[in-house]
Amino acid sequence: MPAVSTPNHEVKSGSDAVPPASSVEDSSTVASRPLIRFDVLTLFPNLFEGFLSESILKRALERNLIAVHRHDLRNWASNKHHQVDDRPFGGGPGMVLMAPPVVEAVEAVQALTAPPGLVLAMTPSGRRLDQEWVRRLATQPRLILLCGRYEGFDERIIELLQPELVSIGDYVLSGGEVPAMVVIDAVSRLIPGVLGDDQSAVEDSFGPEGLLDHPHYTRPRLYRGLSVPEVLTSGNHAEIARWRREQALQRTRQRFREAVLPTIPNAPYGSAPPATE
Ligand code: 4GY
Repeated sequence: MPAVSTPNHEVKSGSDAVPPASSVEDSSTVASRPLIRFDVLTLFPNLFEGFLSESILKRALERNLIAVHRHDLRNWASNKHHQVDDRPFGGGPGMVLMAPPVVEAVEAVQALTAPPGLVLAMTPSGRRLDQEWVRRLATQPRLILLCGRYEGFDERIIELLQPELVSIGDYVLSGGEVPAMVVIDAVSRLIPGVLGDDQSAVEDSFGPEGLLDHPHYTRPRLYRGLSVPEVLTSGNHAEIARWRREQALQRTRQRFREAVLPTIPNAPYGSAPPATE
């Protein structure tokens, strides 16, 4: 097997894998070229199957607004056992993702097409993803998402590729695939045309003002003794806008208060917070 292989056994999704948009459908949002391309490097490309074949992302792929290309890291394994992990130097439990297959996979995938794209590695030791970072990622033409498994990446992967280290939160998952889906989902819905017209305003949560979303209600008006706030059925749109903004502010203040409360060491999760005042 060549040192820098460019296997073409890529797992495709998007325009190449999906039938063209039906002629009865509104074709106005079918782009000739995707606005962003994601390349996912993973040992489990099939994990993305269901995720990409339903709802918003399915539609965005069909309409060529985004493209997602999956690459099986095992295709760059060099030895006969197709091994991509090995035991840690220095001892300890578990296995480490080897540098050669990962570095060569990223280089080969970047060389498939221009531009090379921004490389992101999904790891809990990364910087926490937030909506502001998502907005910046959505301005990129191409993102290379590196999904680790086992105990972690050989550090030379990080040194050589200098990826941005992205964490979706302070907990440990079995692999970077779910975090990569989080990035694809959060970024894609900011690409123009991806959300339907009736959804295009759904950026108010964490919007420019950084406020949380207001509460939402739909039918029935009364459910198990709980009724819809009267203002929402008043038809007074100025009044409704004022109420929603006030609710958003209240929620944001409440969340902020909770965030700055001191953590009680060893307190069971969900136990009462320390009294205020
Ligand atoms: N949390 N945020 C996360 C994660 C799994 C060992 C490297 C997270 O982003 N990624 O828990 N990832 C680990 C598993 C290899 C990725």
